[in-house]
Amino acid sequence: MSETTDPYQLADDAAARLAELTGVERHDVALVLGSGWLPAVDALGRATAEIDTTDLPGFSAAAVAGHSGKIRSIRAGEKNLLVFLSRTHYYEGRGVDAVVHGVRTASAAGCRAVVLTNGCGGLKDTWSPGTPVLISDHINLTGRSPIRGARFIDLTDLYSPRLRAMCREVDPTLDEGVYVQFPGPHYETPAEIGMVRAIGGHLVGMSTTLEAIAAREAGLEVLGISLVTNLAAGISGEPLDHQEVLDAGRAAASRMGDLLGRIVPLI
Ligand code: 8IG
Repeated sequence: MSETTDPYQLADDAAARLAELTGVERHDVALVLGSGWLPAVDALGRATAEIDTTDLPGFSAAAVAGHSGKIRSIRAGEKNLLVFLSRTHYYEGRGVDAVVHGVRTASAAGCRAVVLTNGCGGLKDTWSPGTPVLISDHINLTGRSPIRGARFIDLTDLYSPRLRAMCREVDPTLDEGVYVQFPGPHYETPAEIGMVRAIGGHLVGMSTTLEAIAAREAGLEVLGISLVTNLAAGISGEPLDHQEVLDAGRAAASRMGDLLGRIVPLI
């Protein structure tokens, strides 16, 4: 396979290799698992293949403890799910193309929808650690776009109202919120969380918005679900801790697994 600097061509190459390695010609729905979501994956169905992301063109090794650099192909009913057990984050410094390569590969592999999950901080004190929240919209504070060239992509209704409504039918207790992506990898200061509140944000994290934009460009329907793993800085008075994030995910795993397991077949 020839080296390419065109990210769309690289995604086509990755999708072709993915089909070879998994033996699955086309995938239907992609999921990207964020911090805390990994324990939920087994509820999705039977794995037909699991590969290392580094076996595909354009992916690099996972950089964060608790993130697994694997891609699983899962047969769920009539659908083939493409599950990224980890993602490349903007703060890794590999560039915006690397951040959205998974979403572009999913599109090239045939996917029509992507479920973007993440672990994040929450601004509402009723969201205890382990609470899933649907993303209704986002504010991208990275100052970057994954789009190349003068393509003016409409982001109205980026987070599919249809899929959100389906989720709330499955689980009427699900709340919604505006997700704000900071570049990271440091967490926010309490003053920055004050700013988030002022600009209309409810969830803070270090992922998702660039991937959602790339997904929209590719024509994918987007469902975003955050797992609130900690209260945002300055809200509880306690310092933020990465271990807390992993623990909250583990504790919420059965609820997340149940949620994904019921939603994904409906997409
Ligand atoms: I998990 O409080 C997780 N990721 N920016 N702030 C930001 N990212 C996060 C947080 C948080 N918790």
